[in-house]
Amino acid sequence: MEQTRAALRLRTVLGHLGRTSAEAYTAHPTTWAVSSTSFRPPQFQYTLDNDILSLEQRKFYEENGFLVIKNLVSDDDITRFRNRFQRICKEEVKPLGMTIMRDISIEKSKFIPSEELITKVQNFHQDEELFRYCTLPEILKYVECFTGPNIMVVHTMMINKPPDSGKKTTRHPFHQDLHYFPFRPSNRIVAAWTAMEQVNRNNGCLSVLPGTHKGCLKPHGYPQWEGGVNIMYYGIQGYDENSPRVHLEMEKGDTVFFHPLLIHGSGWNKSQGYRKAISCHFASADCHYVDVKGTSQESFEKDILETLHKLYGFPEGASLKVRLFEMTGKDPFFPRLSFRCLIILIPDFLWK
Ligand SMILES: O=C(O)CCC(=O)C(=O)O
Repeated sequence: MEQTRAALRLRTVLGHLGRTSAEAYTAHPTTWAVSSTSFRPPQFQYTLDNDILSLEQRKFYEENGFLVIKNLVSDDDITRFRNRFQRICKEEVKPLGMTIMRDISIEKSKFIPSEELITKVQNFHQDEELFRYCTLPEILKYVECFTGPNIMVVHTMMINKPPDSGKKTTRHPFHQDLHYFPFRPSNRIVAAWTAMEQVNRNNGCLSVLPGTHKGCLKPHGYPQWEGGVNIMYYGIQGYDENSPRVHLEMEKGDTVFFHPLLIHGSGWNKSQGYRKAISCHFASADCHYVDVKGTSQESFEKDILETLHKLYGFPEGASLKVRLFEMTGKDPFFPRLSFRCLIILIPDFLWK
């Protein structure tokens, strides 16, 4: 029974990936106006009816906005992800469409391709090996409890938090992931984040503010940190520093699922090791797109445009439109690439 459910779920995801293109674009007024969700019976808004979660687990997620499942991903899989990451860092393989990031404290001149200098790879959807994480039946079976059976992969990351240089730049400020996502309803989006080794306060585990998923999307900006802050590491402006927080100390293979409005971040890495985690955001294929113009999410769009300007010479002053791809296939705008990613932001001057 368990196997059949998992196989069905996997087929659903792979089905999306194999489809020809579909797009969706819906204008929506403001971020603030859409933070609440589609109607569900009052006692369960954030989880869906199925037999995977126990009542206790459902209540916990409803109340707190996150749920840790112990020992979910196997050591073998984690070793494979780790090996692949190392090969990517050494530039032995170069998957298309992936963003590679390093810590702001690392001087450009010191940059040589190695695991020590890469803090994050994002959008690894075109890498068969890392993308396996997003199709693991043990992950998808939980994802379905939040998204329903039509599952899209919307964002992928492998995070390699380095030992801190002393400037505390390895911190990730408290934020809400919804800031990065121009689609709704938020309750049908969920993150899976798997510890690739033991994570604790010493090496910068995730910290969460339980229950904050019940609030709205808050304005984000770059924190004024003395040592600087990494690009795209937005933080919530003016959150209550005294809010109760939970440090998610986890063992290798443990996985936390969390709501995109849950306020979370991670501490600086005081250890000498590299704290690794692999993560994917999933959403229901029924989510619709929202225009971020005039909302607190607009700054994120600006960052992407600046990056496109720097990397590809895109004109200044361009704006982005959202396009949804649910497939592996050729995109007319970037014919070299074969997308598996489902959310593509396209500059307006390329939009037909
Ligand atoms: O893994 C971490 O340290 C934080 C990851 C995170 O919250 C993010 O990238 O949005």
